[in-house]
Amino acid sequence: APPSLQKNLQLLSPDQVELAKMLVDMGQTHLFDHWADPGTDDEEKKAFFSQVTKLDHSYPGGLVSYIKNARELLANSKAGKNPFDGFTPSVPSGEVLKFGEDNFLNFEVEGVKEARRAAFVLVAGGLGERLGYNGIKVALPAETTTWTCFLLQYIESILALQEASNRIARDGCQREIPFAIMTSDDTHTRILQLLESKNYFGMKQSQVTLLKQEKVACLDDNDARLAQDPQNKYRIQTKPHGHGDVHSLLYSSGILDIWHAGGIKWVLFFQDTNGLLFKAIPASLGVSSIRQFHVNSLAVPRRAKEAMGGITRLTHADGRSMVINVEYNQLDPLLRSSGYPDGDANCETGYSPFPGNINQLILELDPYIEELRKTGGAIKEFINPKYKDASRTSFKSSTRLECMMQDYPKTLPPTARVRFTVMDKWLAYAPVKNNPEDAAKVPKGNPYHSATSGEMAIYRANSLILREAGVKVDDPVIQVFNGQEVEVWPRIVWKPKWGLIFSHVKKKVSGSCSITQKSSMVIDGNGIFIHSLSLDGTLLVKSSDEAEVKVEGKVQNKGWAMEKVDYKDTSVPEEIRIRGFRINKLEQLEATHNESGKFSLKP
Ligand code: UGB
Repeated sequence: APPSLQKNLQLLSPDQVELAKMLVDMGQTHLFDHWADPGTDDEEKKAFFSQVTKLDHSYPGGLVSYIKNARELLANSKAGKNPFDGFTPSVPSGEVLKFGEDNFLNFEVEGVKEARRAAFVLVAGGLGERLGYNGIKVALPAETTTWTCFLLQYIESILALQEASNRIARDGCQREIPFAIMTSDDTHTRILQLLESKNYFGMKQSQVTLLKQEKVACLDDNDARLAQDPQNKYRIQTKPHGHGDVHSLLYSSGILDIWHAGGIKWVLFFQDTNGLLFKAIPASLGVSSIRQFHVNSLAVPRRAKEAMGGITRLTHADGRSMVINVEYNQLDPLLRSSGYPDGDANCETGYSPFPGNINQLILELDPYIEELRKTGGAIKEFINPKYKDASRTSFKSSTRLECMMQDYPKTLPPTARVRFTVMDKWLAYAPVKNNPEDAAKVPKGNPYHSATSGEMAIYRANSLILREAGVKVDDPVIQVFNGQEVEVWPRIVWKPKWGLIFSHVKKKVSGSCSITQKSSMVIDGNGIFIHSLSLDGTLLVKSSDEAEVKVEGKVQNKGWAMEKVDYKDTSVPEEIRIRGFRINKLEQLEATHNESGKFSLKP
């Protein structure tokens, strides 16, 4: 041990001495080089060991494994070793669904039936640097007609699934769907505060579990020397390890066994800002159940170069084969080096032949637990050092290991049923990831993935669903907000319990209905029926679960107008600025029925 550590040994507890030994054995003596003599900074030294203990506990196999894994990955990276060496990519086959078709409807019904045996997991540890929003992303309104934030929308969707699933179950048992949220130091407190301030958005607090992911140690060089925190010489610098942490957290928390004992069969993972996602959940869960998929990844048609991973079959020279996400930055070089000279390019359909991963995974719990018992939830990691020069010996800034939740299948045996389900993009995927400036730079034809496009996608999907149900919905107009050209459809929003699946929507819409482009409509209540409605303006209908409200006739008023806002105008709240418009509520027809009974709304 270095003399600076020797001198301080008297301060350390036996556990701390063990940790210090481990660090020395693992070539980390530099961490003690600058330690002051006993009597100075002693509290900081204690805090150093608290941090080391935490880093050691939160990684499967502890810091020793972390450093060993890092050395191996750093050596591979230095040698320029291709992680796909020996593998040939090809386009995999999976279930391809079209909204409204018979098999889609059947899968939806099956999905609702299975939902009461599902648990949901939201990965919400990311800060969303690309979005540049100051708050937590799940608190952002998915749309500003009702100002429903993502977290509320997710919880209402899970509760609607729970209710519908319990309603059709034969055992009469009212089951509760568990909901776990992975947080991080960046998001934990604010997510907890949001839930508490809103009474868990109507979910029972006992249904919700927060699991906080820890950061991992940064590395300074190819020997995996742990980096000193630039702010404090008695700390190791740390950075996020990625959403792959969700598996080890679920495993080490013991929650999977609790779910198993409670009769859960499916675990559904999803990301923080996709306002369409739950429209795709019932059918894809139905696919998992009917097709008996151990792993089912949700996918959508992908444009070449789009910032979403491609689902690929990788076949090794030795016969191994797997269906796995290849991250967007790796797909192009992989294809170029394996007989696709154009790399990541669109085919004649105008899309990449590789379906786009939207990182919504449905895992069957039994084989999942079995696998995690073997791996402890450790996921194949990667490292992405930014080298100073071609010698690949030093880094521009410290690096760390990372992992992704969709890499879970990489350790599975070839017998595992790893498949995917492709959905219509307009139905399933519209994340909010990019800030206005970056979104405006997206090449024409590629999605913006901004707050603007995310909101417009919700109106578009609801309009298209109503069209499919027989409503005459006007075509959209094209408008430019924050430099992004988007389709503006009528602003139609409903609560998940009203139109959870397409057959529910169809039952609630009848006669000859029409909605003009300038219209807005908000439906909040399970028992609201729309009959021969002609809407040209804004209509807001709300009812309690016990009420049945029939809305018919002609509604005409000035409605709600969309007014442009410049994102640079800091006098406007950030939530509005990042979409480039605000809704001016000029005139509306509003009806609320909180009492039980049958009502008719005939303007
Ligand atoms: N997240 C965490 O919870 N913890 C972390 O440490 C990091 C993230 P991004 P990205 O759907 O379009 C993913 O940053 O890089 C959460 C897939 O890898 O949005 O765009 C975070 O809060 C990619 O294959 O991910 O890439 C958020 O909820 C593709 O499918 C989620 O993880 C892409 O998403 C994703 O974080 C996509």
